[in-house]
Amino acid sequence: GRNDWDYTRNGPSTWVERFPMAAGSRQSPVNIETDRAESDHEALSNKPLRWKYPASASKKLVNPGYCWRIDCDGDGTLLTGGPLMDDIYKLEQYHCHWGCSDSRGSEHTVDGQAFAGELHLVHWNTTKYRSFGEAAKAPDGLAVLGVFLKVGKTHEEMDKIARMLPYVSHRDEMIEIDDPIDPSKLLPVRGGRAGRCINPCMRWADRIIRPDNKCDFQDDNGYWTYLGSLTTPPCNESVTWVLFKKYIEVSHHQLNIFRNLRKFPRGGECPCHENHGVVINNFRPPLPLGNRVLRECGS
Ligand code: 1SD
Ligand code: ZN
Repeated sequence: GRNDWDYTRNGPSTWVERFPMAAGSRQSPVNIETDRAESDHEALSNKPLRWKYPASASKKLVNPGYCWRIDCDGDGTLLTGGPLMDDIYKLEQYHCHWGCSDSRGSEHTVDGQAFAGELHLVHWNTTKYRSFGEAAKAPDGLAVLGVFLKVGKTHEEMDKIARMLPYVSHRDEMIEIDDPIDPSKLLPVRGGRAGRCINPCMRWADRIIRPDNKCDFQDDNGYWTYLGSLTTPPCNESVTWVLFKKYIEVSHHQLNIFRNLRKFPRGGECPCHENHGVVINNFRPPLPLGNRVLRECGS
């Protein structure tokens, strides 16, 4: 049911009571210790990670009461290569996690540092499974692309979403998308591929980042990858996570628009004791990586 879990009273530390999978050893998110990442460029960069998302894939914008989400028509979309090898995954939906302030909000952290938000593009393996639901139960069923959000300049494509959010301000509201939103424009890497290692010796921990978020070497398109779970109940351990090393910028104002979404339906009762029922801090804190392998590809 609806109120089985949330990020306040029935928050992440209580999920395990109703969702036993949340206590598993392959949970997400995790803290990415950049020093611990294994540079696996042979295996990963032989087949670069590749994607294709027509702008027409974004169908409707939904407020499920705990984030905003864009539901997609996966036909014509594609994610393959890298850790996914030859399997073809299709885009199901994308959604976002954010904080109450700009200093927190991401689910994954990098060397202990949180970002202001994290965008997730959720895909399912159409080579092996017949539906999203079936794939969500399989260890290699889902692939989520994660993009860190940092506060800076206005993001044009994200602004199309921000401008529509007032129409879905309350839980269960939904609108059809007319002005196409191109998911590939929300990614920090352009050209539809990532992880080609031109300088495979360069580790992220040793990188030189200029103030404009561009690296001083060419292959500024790397990612980290590991095997994990959905970060929301039922926390199925079915996700191959791919996190871009490069972040995107969104403005403080854009994040404030996210922070204005409501957890309760229009006309419903506002839980005024909980920040007036706005959707904030909708992130699960990091869980132990344990003996899982964190791999990296690209700079
Ligand atoms: O948080 C989302 C959740 O909203 C739902 O979309 C689920 C997929 O069914 O995925 C999780 S997450 O792991 O991508 N955060
Ligand atoms: Zn998510």
